[in-house]
Amino acid sequence: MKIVSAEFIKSCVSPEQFPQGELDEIAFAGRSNVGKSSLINSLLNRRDLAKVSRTPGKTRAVNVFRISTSDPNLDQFYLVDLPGYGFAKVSRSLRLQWGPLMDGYLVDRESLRGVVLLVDCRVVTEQDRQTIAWLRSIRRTTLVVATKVDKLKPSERVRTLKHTHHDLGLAQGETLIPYSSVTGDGREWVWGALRDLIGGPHPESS
Ligand SMILES: Nc1nc2c(ncn2[C@@H]2O[C@H](COP(=O)(O)OP(=O)(O)OP(=O)(O)O)[C@@H](O)[C@H]2O)c(=O)[nH]1
Ligand SMILES: [Mg+2]
Repeated sequence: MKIVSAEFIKSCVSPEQFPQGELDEIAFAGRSNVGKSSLINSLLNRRDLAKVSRTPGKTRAVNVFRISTSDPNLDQFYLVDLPGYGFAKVSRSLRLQWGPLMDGYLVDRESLRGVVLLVDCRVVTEQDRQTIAWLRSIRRTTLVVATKVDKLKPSERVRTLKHTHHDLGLAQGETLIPYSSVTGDGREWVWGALRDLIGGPHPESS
Protein backbone atom coordinates (compact mmCIF):
# COMPACT_ATOMS: atom_id res chain seq x y z
CA MET A 1 0.00 0.00 0.00
CA LYS A 2 1.25 3.45 -0.89
CA ILE A 3 0.54 6.70 0.90
CA VAL A 4 -0.54 8.87 -2.01
CA SER A 5 -0.77 12.05 0.04
CA ALA A 6 -0.67 13.16 3.66
CA GLU A 7 -1.42 16.78 4.44
CA PHE A 8 -2.04 18.86 7.51
CA ILE A 9 -5.57 20.25 7.38
CA LYS A 10 -6.06 22.26 10.54
CA SER A 11 -5.47 22.73 14.21
CA CYS A 12 -8.71 22.89 16.20
CA VAL A 13 -9.20 24.37 19.65
CA SER A 14 -12.99 24.28 19.70
CA PRO A 15 -15.59 21.85 18.29
CA GLU A 16 -16.86 24.27 15.61
CA GLN A 17 -13.44 24.06 14.03
CA PHE A 18 -13.54 20.29 13.46
CA PRO A 19 -13.89 19.36 9.79
CA GLN A 20 -17.43 18.65 8.58
CA GLY A 21 -16.99 14.91 9.07
CA GLU A 22 -17.24 13.95 5.42
CA LEU A 23 -14.42 11.41 5.85
CA ASP A 24 -13.89 8.60 8.35
CA GLU A 25 -11.33 9.35 10.99
CA ILE A 26 -9.02 7.69 13.49
CA ALA A 27 -7.74 9.56 16.55
CA PHE A 28 -4.52 9.02 18.48
CA ALA A 29 -4.72 9.51 22.24
CA GLY A 30 -2.45 8.92 25.21
CA ARG A 31 -0.22 10.48 27.79
CA SER A 32 1.93 13.47 26.84
CA ASN A 33 5.27 12.44 25.38
CA VAL A 34 4.18 8.83 24.80
CA GLY A 35 4.84 9.21 21.07
CA LYS A 36 1.50 9.99 19.36
CA SER A 37 2.87 12.50 16.87
CA SER A 38 5.89 10.27 16.20
CA LEU A 39 3.66 7.29 15.52
CA ILE A 40 1.60 9.27 13.02
CA ASN A 41 4.79 10.32 11.19
CA SER A 42 6.10 6.78 11.28
CA LEU A 43 2.86 5.34 9.86
CA LEU A 44 2.98 7.88 7.05
CA ASN A 45 6.73 7.62 6.46
CA ARG A 46 7.03 11.33 7.02
CA ARG A 47 9.68 12.97 9.11
CA ASP A 48 7.83 15.90 10.63
CA LEU A 49 4.29 16.19 9.39
CA ALA A 50 3.10 15.98 13.02
CA LYS A 51 5.29 18.06 15.32
CA VAL A 52 7.38 16.00 17.76
CA SER A 53 9.10 17.30 20.86
CA ARG A 54 11.12 16.02 23.78
CA THR A 55 9.15 18.44 25.95
CA PRO A 56 5.80 16.95 26.96
CA GLY A 57 2.75 18.98 25.97
CA LYS A 58 3.89 19.75 22.42
CA THR A 59 0.55 19.03 20.77
CA ARG A 60 -1.98 21.39 22.37
CA ALA A 61 -4.77 21.34 19.87
CA VAL A 62 -6.64 18.70 17.89
CA ASN A 63 -4.56 18.43 14.71
CA VAL A 64 -6.20 16.93 11.67
CA PHE A 65 -4.38 15.32 8.73
CA ARG A 66 -5.98 14.13 5.50
CA ILE A 67 -4.51 10.95 4.10
CA SER A 68 -5.07 9.18 0.84
CA THR A 69 -3.62 5.79 0.01
CA SER A 70 -3.48 3.39 -2.91
CA ASP A 71 -5.56 0.88 -0.90
CA PRO A 72 -9.16 0.92 -2.20
CA ASN A 73 -10.42 -0.08 1.27
CA LEU A 74 -8.79 2.92 2.85
CA ASP A 75 -9.00 5.53 0.11
CA GLN A 76 -9.28 8.87 1.97
CA PHE A 77 -9.56 9.44 5.70
CA TYR A 78 -8.44 11.71 8.52
CA LEU A 79 -5.84 10.94 11.16
CA VAL A 80 -6.28 13.09 14.25
CA ASP A 81 -3.43 13.90 16.62
CA LEU A 82 -4.86 14.67 20.07
CA PRO A 83 -3.17 16.61 22.86
CA GLY A 84 -1.70 14.35 25.52
CA TYR A 85 -3.13 13.88 28.98
CA GLY A 86 -1.39 13.71 32.34
CA PHE A 87 0.97 16.58 31.81
CA ALA A 88 1.12 18.65 34.98
CA LYS A 89 3.24 21.52 33.69
CA VAL A 90 0.54 23.13 31.55
CA SER A 91 -1.35 25.92 33.19
CA ARG A 92 -4.60 25.15 34.94
CA SER A 93 -6.61 27.16 32.46
CA LEU A 94 -5.13 25.22 29.56
CA ARG A 95 -5.99 21.96 31.27
CA LEU A 96 -9.54 23.15 31.77
CA GLN A 97 -9.73 23.92 28.05
CA TRP A 98 -8.34 20.52 27.05
CA GLY A 99 -10.58 18.30 29.12
CA PRO A 100 -13.96 19.28 27.69
CA LEU A 101 -12.62 19.56 24.15
CA MET A 102 -11.22 16.02 24.24
CA ASP A 103 -14.24 14.57 26.04
CA GLY A 104 -16.65 16.23 23.64
CA TYR A 105 -14.70 15.11 20.63
CA LEU A 106 -14.40 11.49 21.72
CA VAL A 107 -18.02 11.21 22.84
CA ASP A 108 -19.76 13.07 20.02
CA ARG A 109 -17.70 12.72 16.90
CA GLU A 110 -19.79 10.63 14.54
CA SER A 111 -17.18 10.12 11.85
CA LEU A 112 -14.68 8.74 14.38
CA ARG A 113 -14.18 5.05 13.54
CA GLY A 114 -11.76 4.26 16.33
CA VAL A 115 -9.22 5.49 18.84
CA VAL A 116 -5.63 4.35 18.95
CA LEU A 117 -4.60 4.65 22.60
CA LEU A 118 -0.85 4.78 23.10
CA VAL A 119 0.84 3.69 26.30
CA ASP A 120 4.52 3.55 27.14
CA CYS A 121 5.57 -0.11 26.89
CA ARG A 122 7.40 0.20 30.24
CA VAL A 123 5.16 2.44 32.34
CA VAL A 124 1.42 2.21 32.85
CA THR A 125 -0.28 5.02 34.77
CA GLU A 126 -3.59 5.21 36.54
CA GLN A 127 -4.70 7.68 33.89
CA ASP A 128 -3.99 5.11 31.15
CA ARG A 129 -6.24 2.63 32.93
CA GLN A 130 -8.94 5.24 33.47
CA THR A 131 -8.83 6.31 29.84
CA ILE A 132 -9.25 2.71 28.64
CA ALA A 133 -12.17 2.22 31.01
CA TRP A 134 -13.75 5.49 29.92
CA LEU A 135 -13.37 4.74 26.19
CA ARG A 136 -15.01 1.38 26.87
CA SER A 137 -17.85 3.03 28.76
CA ILE A 138 -18.61 5.34 25.83
CA ARG A 139 -18.29 2.33 23.47
CA ARG A 140 -15.44 3.69 21.42
CA THR A 141 -13.56 1.02 19.53
CA THR A 142 -10.05 1.26 20.96
CA LEU A 143 -6.78 -0.15 19.76
CA VAL A 144 -4.10 -0.18 22.45
CA VAL A 145 -0.52 0.30 21.28
CA ALA A 146 2.61 -0.02 23.44
CA THR A 147 5.17 2.49 22.18
CA LYS A 148 8.96 2.83 22.36
CA VAL A 149 9.60 -0.94 22.29
CA ASP A 150 13.02 -0.18 20.81
CA LYS A 151 13.97 0.73 24.38
CA LEU A 152 13.44 -2.85 25.54
CA LYS A 153 16.25 -5.35 25.49
CA PRO A 154 15.27 -8.35 23.36
CA SER A 155 15.61 -10.53 26.45
CA GLU A 156 13.05 -8.50 28.43
CA ARG A 157 10.59 -7.74 25.64
CA VAL A 158 8.12 -10.58 26.09
CA ARG A 159 8.05 -10.30 29.87
CA THR A 160 7.65 -6.50 29.88
CA LEU A 161 4.85 -6.54 27.30
CA LYS A 162 3.04 -9.26 29.26
CA HIS A 163 3.36 -7.19 32.39
CA THR A 164 2.09 -4.03 30.63
CA HIS A 165 -0.85 -5.98 29.18
CA HIS A 166 -1.72 -7.18 32.68
CA ASP A 167 -1.21 -3.73 34.28
CA LEU A 168 -3.63 -2.19 31.80
CA GLY A 169 -6.26 -4.70 32.83
CA LEU A 170 -6.69 -5.94 29.27
CA ALA A 171 -8.55 -9.21 28.85
CA GLN A 172 -6.66 -12.21 27.55
CA GLY A 173 -7.93 -11.96 24.00
CA GLU A 174 -7.34 -8.20 23.77
CA THR A 175 -4.27 -7.20 21.81
CA LEU A 176 -1.57 -4.81 22.86
CA ILE A 177 0.35 -3.91 19.71
CA PRO A 178 4.09 -3.34 20.26
CA TYR A 179 5.33 -0.32 18.31
CA SER A 180 8.51 1.62 17.70
CA SER A 181 8.56 4.83 15.72
CA VAL A 182 12.33 4.51 15.61
CA THR A 183 12.51 1.08 13.95
CA GLY A 184 9.02 0.91 12.40
CA ASP A 185 8.31 -2.24 14.41
CA GLY A 186 4.52 -2.80 14.52
CA ARG A 187 3.76 -0.56 11.56
CA GLU A 188 2.15 -3.23 9.39
CA TRP A 189 0.14 -4.50 12.34
CA VAL A 190 -1.26 -1.05 13.06
CA TRP A 191 -2.05 -0.43 9.38
CA GLY A 192 -3.88 -3.77 9.28
CA ALA A 193 -5.96 -2.72 12.29
CA LEU A 194 -6.70 0.73 10.80
CA ARG A 195 -7.79 -0.94 7.57
CA ASP A 196 -10.26 -3.07 9.55
CA LEU A 197 -11.61 -0.02 11.41
CA ILE A 198 -12.04 2.18 8.36
CA GLY A 199 -12.93 -0.48 5.80
CA GLY A 200 -15.14 -2.47 8.18
CA PRO A 201 -18.89 -2.14 8.59
CA HIS A 202 -19.99 1.22 9.92
CA PRO A 203 -22.13 1.21 13.06
CA GLU A 204 -24.96 3.11 11.39
CA SER A 205 -25.15 0.66 8.47
CA SER A 206 -24.93 -2.59 10.47
N1 LIG B 1 13.04 5.64 21.48
C1 LIG B 1 11.86 6.08 21.05
N2 LIG B 1 11.52 7.38 21.24
C2 LIG B 1 10.32 7.78 20.80
C3 LIG B 1 9.40 6.91 20.14
N3 LIG B 1 8.27 7.61 19.84
C4 LIG B 1 8.49 8.87 20.29
N4 LIG B 1 9.70 8.98 20.85
C5 LIG B 1 10.27 10.22 21.46
O1 LIG B 1 9.42 10.63 22.53
C6 LIG B 1 9.31 12.06 22.57
C7 LIG B 1 7.85 12.51 22.46
O2 LIG B 1 7.35 12.15 21.19
P1 LIG B 1 6.03 12.85 20.57
O3 LIG B 1 5.70 12.08 19.34
O4 LIG B 1 6.21 14.31 20.46
O5 LIG B 1 4.98 12.51 21.74
P2 LIG B 1 3.45 12.99 21.86
O6 LIG B 1 2.71 11.84 22.47
O7 LIG B 1 2.95 13.47 20.54
O8 LIG B 1 3.56 14.16 22.92
P3 LIG B 1 2.55 15.43 23.17
O9 LIG B 1 2.31 16.09 21.84
O10 LIG B 1 3.31 16.27 24.11
O11 LIG B 1 1.31 14.87 23.79
C8 LIG B 1 10.20 12.58 21.44
O12 LIG B 1 11.46 12.90 21.97
C9 LIG B 1 10.29 11.38 20.49
O13 LIG B 1 11.45 11.39 19.70
C10 LIG B 1 9.79 5.53 19.94
O14 LIG B 1 9.08 4.69 19.40
N5 LIG B 1 11.04 5.19 20.42
MG1 LIG C 1 2.19 15.30 20.00
